[in-house]
Amino acid sequence: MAQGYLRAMPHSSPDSSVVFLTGASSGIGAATAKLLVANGHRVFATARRLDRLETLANEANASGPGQMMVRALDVMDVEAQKAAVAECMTEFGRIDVVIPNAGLGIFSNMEEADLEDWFTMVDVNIKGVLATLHVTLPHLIASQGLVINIGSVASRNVFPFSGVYCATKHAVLALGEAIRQDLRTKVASTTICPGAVNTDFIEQTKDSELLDQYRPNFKKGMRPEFIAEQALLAIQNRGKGIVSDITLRPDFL
Ligand code: NJP
Repeated sequence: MAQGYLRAMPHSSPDSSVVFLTGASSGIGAATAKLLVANGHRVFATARRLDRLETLANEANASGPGQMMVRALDVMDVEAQKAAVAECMTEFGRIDVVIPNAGLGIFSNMEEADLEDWFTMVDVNIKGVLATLHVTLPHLIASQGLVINIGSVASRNVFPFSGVYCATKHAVLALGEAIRQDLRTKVASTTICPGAVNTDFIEQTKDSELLDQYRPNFKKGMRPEFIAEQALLAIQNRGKGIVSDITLRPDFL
């Protein structure tokens, strides 16, 4: 259901945006899909785990007033992303907002890091985001749309044992700023930079000592719904102004 001050809109109102979202099967992406549908938006949601997407869509569509469609894909598969965009255009006819949210962090000591883990973070967090942006930009330009990138506090700072993750999130912030500058009159850009959020994110880390050390902080982190609210506000603010980047931190820090 729509929360508090966040106004619900009828499904086909002119204020109903079509949102292309990646990483929608859990955490921030799932919370964002739910909140946007509850506020009348039409969400084309992707991730690899189709069962989770379908459960989410069944729940969201049962309550409305917006609509959610899902498709399983790996963001590293460019052809699959193209097919998803084509399906979104067929079903919804436009794309107003793109949220390339899929991402992961595998924290480790640099000396002991697995090169494949570094490459996976670069592939998903940078190349996956680039693929999503590249396949959706023509439609965003046509709709004078909005990109909402999911950066991090790691977009501006470097934290221990997470250097490569930080490097990927620096790239995400840079890309958002590049869109703001290069496409200034055509596409708006907001980058949301959260600190710790209580999702499954930290569970990708394989080093059990680091996991034990970090897990409690993430458990005390922000609710993913708080991040979702910032995405909804960015959409609702169209016509008033753009928050080009925003940092969100847990109360406890
Ligand atoms: O994490 P999690 P979050 N292809 O693990 C998907 C950033 N962030 O919600 O494919 C396609 O619950 C995965 O789906 P699936 C973070 O960097 C977080 O916290 O089914 N999708 C799932 O839906 C990331 O950019 C924190 O496994 C892929 C989603 O990504 C974003 O927030 C702090 C995929 C991950 O959901 C969402 O992460 C911060 C692939 N190859 C930034 N690989 C935080 N939680 O503290 C993964 O500063 N996904």
